[in-house]
Amino acid sequence: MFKNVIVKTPSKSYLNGLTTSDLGKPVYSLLLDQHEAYVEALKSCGVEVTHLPESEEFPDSTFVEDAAVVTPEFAVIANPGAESRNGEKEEIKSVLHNFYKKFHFINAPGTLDGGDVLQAENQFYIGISERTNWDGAEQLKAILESEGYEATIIELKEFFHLKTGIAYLGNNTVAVSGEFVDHPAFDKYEKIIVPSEEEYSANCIKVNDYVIVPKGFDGTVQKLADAGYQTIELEMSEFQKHDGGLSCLSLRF
Ligand code: CIR
Repeated sequence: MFKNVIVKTPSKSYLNGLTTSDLGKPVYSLLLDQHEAYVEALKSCGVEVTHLPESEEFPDSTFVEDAAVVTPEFAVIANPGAESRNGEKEEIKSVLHNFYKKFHFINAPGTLDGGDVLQAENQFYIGISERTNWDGAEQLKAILESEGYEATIIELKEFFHLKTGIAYLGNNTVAVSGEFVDHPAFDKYEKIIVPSEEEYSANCIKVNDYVIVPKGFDGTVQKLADAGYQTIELEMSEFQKHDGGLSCLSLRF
């Protein structure tokens, strides 16, 4: 069960943030509405929300997940791979001091984005991406193993971040899409297969008794319902325009 989440209001500078998509310019008022609905959905899952104010100097900082990796016992302060985002880790570190005594750090030349890290019980998966390099991934693997966890490094072929294409849903089950559907690393799990036309919804989050899913992906919602999950659907269009998904918008622990 998660007790806490950290979220951060998107700033106006978000409109000038990083993106690889061609879905158009985000609309700030819609972005704020969607973020507010996200926070309300988390509250309805029974978690305590720590809500950070916006930072104009960090356009992408609403995607708090990338600045840290959190576990029940300790926090790892990441070293985000995009230069314009690297400084986001300072605020996240100071906020996490309210919750954790034990910290580890990813250090240069290692880079790591939290979006490249998936926890499935005692097992972590770490993606090598445009943002996370081998050095960063190996540092995290060593940290996790020193703490009694297992960690597997996976080289991404197409996905932006590891969690762009996979979510752990408890009960030995993952939602998977694209290059992960047949990836041998995930063979041991029950799979909810998200077809390519619904790929964006593979980035869903299980928060206590609910799976939060982006709105507009009826096939995924149906498969989750068939597998016995209760779902909450949220409009995510303005975050999708900047490569962001549901997991990116919070740290959950
Ligand atoms: C970025 O390029 O860093 C942001 N526009 C999107 C980050 C999404 N984060 C995530 O998938 N964990």
